[in-house]
Amino acid sequence: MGSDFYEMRAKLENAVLRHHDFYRSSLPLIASENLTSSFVRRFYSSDLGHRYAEGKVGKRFYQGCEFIDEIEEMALKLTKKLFNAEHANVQPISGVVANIAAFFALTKPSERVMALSVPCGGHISHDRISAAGIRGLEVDYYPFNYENMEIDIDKTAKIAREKNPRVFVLGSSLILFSQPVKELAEIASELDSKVMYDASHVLGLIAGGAFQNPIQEGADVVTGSTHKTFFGPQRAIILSKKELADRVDDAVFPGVVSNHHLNTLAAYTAAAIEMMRFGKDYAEQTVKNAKKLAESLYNLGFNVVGESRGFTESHQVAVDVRKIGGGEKVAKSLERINIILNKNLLPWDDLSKTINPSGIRMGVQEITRVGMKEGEMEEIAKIMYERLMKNGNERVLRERVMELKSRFRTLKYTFEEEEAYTWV
Ligand code: DSN
Repeated sequence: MGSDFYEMRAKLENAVLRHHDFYRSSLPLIASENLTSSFVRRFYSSDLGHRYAEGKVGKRFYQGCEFIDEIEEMALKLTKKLFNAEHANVQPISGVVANIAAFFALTKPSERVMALSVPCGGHISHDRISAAGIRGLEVDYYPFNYENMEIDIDKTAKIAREKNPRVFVLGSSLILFSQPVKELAEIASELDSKVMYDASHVLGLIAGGAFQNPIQEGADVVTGSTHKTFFGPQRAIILSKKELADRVDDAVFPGVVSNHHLNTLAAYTAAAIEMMRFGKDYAEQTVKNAKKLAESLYNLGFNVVGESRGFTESHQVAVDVRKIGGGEKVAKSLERINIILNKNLLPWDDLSKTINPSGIRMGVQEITRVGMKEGEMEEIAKIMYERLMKNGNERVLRERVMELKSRFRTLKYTFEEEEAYTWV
């Protein structure tokens, strides 16, 4: 029995080590992930992860929170400054939790909201299957122009006047371009409803000034997870106009969060400091890299989505791969040569296509964090071309990926350059 425990320990450690080895020698292109610096990671394992701090700064329900208050106060100040926001709440423990809280703050059960459908890029939590459903909301989808990958505002205005949505949800999981915040804010003001923008994917690009700032464009509430293009741990924030501050705060606590995981709060605060210092350079390079990857793939004959608008303005690239077997086959084929990305529904797919959708989605935020630039984007596009269009040899191409990755082992845009994949 005793030795079984040792075996289990070894098995667990071994699985994590092999995971690290795999990622160290791979090109991770999942658009919702990123790496954290040791400055950020250090706080995960601090004593803060053992403690509770329910309530607001200075108004806690437990003793022992003096220094936790100091950390949270700092996080709030940094967040408001980074996004130029009147109010911030830094307690949601994930993006979905932030969205549930926002729906609780802005709506009553059985009211309607408008959102992007999942094939058009909407996140599941904007839909009835998740957060919107938990609040008991009815969801109408924006009419969407596939060619330009944008919401059709005229048709939306017509539907909105008929259905009277209480919230217009913007922001998405597939987000190539800025979205019509100003236009929807005008319709919302006519109907006395609100605009909520889920900035999870582009939070770091906004902080770095390389993507639309929805707060400045008129959104009432902005939610966002802090670990995609932002440098933080898996966690989330909510920004809002001042007049919604109490509604947002009450919806978070006691609404949907009790304790709010204070180790990742400190880690988030560290990430906000990094963003303030390095965010601009990082965000600009991330968008340049995404554009270069999209253009390179297009020049090699791939059907890159969003051609009419220059393919992308974010960290993401989407490719329609129907002609070469569909998203399932392509994603698996690339995984065998250590390129990790996800299959993705595209706007013309219905939900029956979830298993083998039309597309793949890529994000360059992580490979940018390890210092890759435009030249590497061209190289990655060529490897994908060899693999997917020329049926290139698996072993040879995997070695090319590993060689490329071996040149980028350290984390950039941080106070000290450091090994990106160590694990102890
Ligand atoms: N579903 C994740 C994505 O966009 O990858 C976010 O939760």
